[in-house]
Amino acid sequence: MVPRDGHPALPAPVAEQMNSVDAPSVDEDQRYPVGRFRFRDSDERRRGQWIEEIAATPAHLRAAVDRLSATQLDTPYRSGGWTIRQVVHHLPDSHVNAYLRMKLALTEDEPTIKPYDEAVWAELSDSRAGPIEVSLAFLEGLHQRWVLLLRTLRGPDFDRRFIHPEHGRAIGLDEQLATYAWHGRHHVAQITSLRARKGWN
Ligand code: NI
Repeated sequence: MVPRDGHPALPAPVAEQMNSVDAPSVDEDQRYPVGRFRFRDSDERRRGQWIEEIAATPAHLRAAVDRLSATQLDTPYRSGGWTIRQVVHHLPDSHVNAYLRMKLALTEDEPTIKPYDEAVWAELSDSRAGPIEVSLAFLEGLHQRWVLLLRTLRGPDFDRRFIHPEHGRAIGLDEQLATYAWHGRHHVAQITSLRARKGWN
């Protein structure tokens, strides 16, 4: 959970908060094309939907970047934002952390997890310049493994929690599941909405 580029849990920078006093801005729309994350409630039906969304995310990402040139991949999805290439590499970076946190919560008693600085990760050389196929394949394998586990979990498993030291509270696996279903949709839509604006079809 993380982030500076769209995650739910950390406060927005001051400038952005001031901006958001106004009506929904172009920046807000481009940054949050599917809206910000809000966790309300969960039940078995919704959990099933979130798991299927997570199962479908790698294919949605692959379709979103289909036939883009290197120049297009190196275009920021919004002014001042990450390039499409960085967004693609961010997804497995983020979701591998989520996968590990879920495993820790399932095997330990409310473990405190290790945050990571996603903005700095996105500036590392593999994120800035690496071929996207590596991360598309990484995400596919990771989500296959993640979903294999998720589909076997039962109600009480989703009550297990981990402590996120930056949030100062325990986060349940229900909320985490909903977060990452949203997170995949969120970043895929950043790419598809840029494609639509640019007419890259
Ligand atoms: Ni993100």
